[in-house]
Amino acid sequence: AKRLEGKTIVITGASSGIGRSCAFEFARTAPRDLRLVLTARRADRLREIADQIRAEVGDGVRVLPLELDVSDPDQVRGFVDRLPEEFRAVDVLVNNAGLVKGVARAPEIAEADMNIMFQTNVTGLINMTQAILPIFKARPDGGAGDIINIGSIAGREPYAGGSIYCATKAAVRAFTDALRKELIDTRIRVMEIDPGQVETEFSIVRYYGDKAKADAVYAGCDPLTPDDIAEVVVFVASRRQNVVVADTLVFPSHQAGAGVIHRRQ
Ligand code: NDP
Ligand code: 8X3
Repeated sequence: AKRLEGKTIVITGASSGIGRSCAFEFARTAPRDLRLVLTARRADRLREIADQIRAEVGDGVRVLPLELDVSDPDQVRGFVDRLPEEFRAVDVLVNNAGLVKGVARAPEIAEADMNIMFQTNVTGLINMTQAILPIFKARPDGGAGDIINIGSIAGREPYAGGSIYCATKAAVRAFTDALRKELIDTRIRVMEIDPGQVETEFSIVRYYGDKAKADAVYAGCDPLTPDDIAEVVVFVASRRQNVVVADTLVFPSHQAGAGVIHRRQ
């Protein structure tokens, strides 16, 4: 907790699921002195979450809800300039915003779905990283700060019906690994966390709002909760500066691969 004190954390996709849980977990871990910038498209949700965090942990955590669509390069370019002075010295960027649309197989994949997945999961994540890196690089020793990218088991094991989503997460993995090499002479830590099955709004988004189809994904399973992943995110961010938890795969106990899930009969 002490290692996080005084830090400024930016979380993308903080309005739901893993990003929302990360906001609470950071706040609970360092309640005395922390600045949290919560971003997503749904600003009303961010404001509610900010209020809940303030009510739970008090004034030691300053929370800024900020509407941001990471798939819009202009918004990302203007992001740092929109930060009030006290939130500008960003220490940790959690690149969590991401989504999957549909289970279509080629040649039936909708162009709009393909574009939104790449523009959010890949271009959005890269643009956010490029927007924040100059802040990190301005620090001594070549720079310091943490980039925590949320990948997926899908980036390691592509599956039928997920070709585009899997390709986006493989791209996250390649970008993350290359970036770590590019920043080897700095104190900037580039870390990736790859969850398996986590019950969030992820499947509701995948099935275009069809709750019954989303629920069926988790039927007979015991999926991870978004808090489980948030604990790992906060763990990697709060190690000693010389410790880089570079690459982490997290499953529930009944999962052993993408779609390799044991269901209760
Ligand atoms: P949720 O749907 O619950 O949360 C996704 C978040 O991303 C929301 O806060 C959403 O906010 C935000 N988001 C989506 N598009 C944009 C955008 N263009 N700009 C800004 N924010 C955006 O799903 P999860 O919490 O599960 O997903 C979080 C991450 O975890 C994703 O990268 C996902 O791929 C990854 N993941 C999820 C797994 C799972 O099984 N759930 C497994 C492995 C990885 P808003 O709509 O308000 O913009
Ligand atoms: C989410 C995990 O395997 O459902 O990234 O695509 S999977």
